[in-house]
Amino acid sequence: MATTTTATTTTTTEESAPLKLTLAYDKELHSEASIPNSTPQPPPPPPNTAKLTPSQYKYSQYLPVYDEKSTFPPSPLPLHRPRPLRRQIQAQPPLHHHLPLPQNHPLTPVIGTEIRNLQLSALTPAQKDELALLIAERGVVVFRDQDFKDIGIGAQKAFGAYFGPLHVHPVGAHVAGHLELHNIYLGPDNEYRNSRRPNKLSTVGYHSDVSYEHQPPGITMLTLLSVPPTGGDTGWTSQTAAYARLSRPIQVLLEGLRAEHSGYPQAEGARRDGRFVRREPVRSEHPVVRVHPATGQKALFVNPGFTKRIVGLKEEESEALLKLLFRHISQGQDFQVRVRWEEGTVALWDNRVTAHTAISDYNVHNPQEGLRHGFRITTLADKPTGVDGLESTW
Ligand SMILES: O=C(O)CCC(=O)C(=O)O
Ligand SMILES: [Fe+2]
Repeated sequence: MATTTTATTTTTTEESAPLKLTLAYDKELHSEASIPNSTPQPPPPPPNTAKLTPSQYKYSQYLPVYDEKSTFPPSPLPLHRPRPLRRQIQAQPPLHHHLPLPQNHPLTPVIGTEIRNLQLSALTPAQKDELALLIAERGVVVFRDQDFKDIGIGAQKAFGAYFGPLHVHPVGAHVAGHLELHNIYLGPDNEYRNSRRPNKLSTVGYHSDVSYEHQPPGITMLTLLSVPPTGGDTGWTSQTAAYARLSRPIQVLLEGLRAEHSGYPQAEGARRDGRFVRREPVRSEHPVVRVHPATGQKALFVNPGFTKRIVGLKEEESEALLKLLFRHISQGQDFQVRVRWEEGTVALWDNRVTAHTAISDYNVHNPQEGLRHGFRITTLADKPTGVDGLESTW
């Protein structure tokens, strides 16, 4: 599949060395010159469809690029505890706290809450703490009709940073000048996301974001700037429910085990595809059952995206057990939620207690089906702890 990239070289003001920025979108497609003068004005698009010209496309500043110069250490952080959780751990809050909100309703009995009539951008610090707890309890919280996409990159990053240090993706495309804004883009000019799974029956791939990190993410927030009229939903599965459904003998077995999560295949794949690796890969051995520091709830912490083996088991044992768990996580419709994106939707989830998947079911070559484009802000959290204090190692 063709992926159009255009290399440009610019010079930063602070450094004398040139900064190489590779565009991960087709400039032509997004330029006015690509629309002949004689072309009649197209009819107005459906409400959630992006227009592909920069003069009209409000979010061209957010189009995906690769900074091919900046590098970062493999392990981004000294050990820390994220600030909002510290208070919660001490307070040991009861479950089922809820933001005092006019419309805050569950999307399913098990996972997912939807909130309307409240702007993320207007939350007080106390409300952000409550929100962190609500996300931990409900797995994913979907905010509708948000102005978040229009508050500017500085304010967007500051909002994310409240919940923990911002993650820089080892290989992903990002917003120019802002490596903490991981790009989500699938359009006719960049099908890289789909092409990474060329031989699969389905685009569904459940994962917990970059779970190979030593201190993997807690809250991730995804903001879509352009939403297809239909298609491109996101699915989440509850790892607390997935754990709870298992029989006690299997729970007990898993509680004593760690699993290896690896960033190597992702980095190696990126290198093979000629992409820049800004952070060398790491792998971690995390408890298979993780205890959330704020709620005390147990959750499965393995995912088909990054978990490679269960430590200490024979190969066939590890494979069989992971196959069972991956199937369980992926097929449990009765503890999953599928969210349809609307203009102005922002979704926040807790990677400690959920796994999620993009659902790429639309034809990127049909302009009527639109462009799906957004950015992800990912916050790093605690070093995972399992049952009876079982800790991650690496
Ligand atoms: O595009 C989506 O629906 C989800 C992509 C994803 O996995 C993420 O943003 O972490
Ligand atoms: Fe993800």
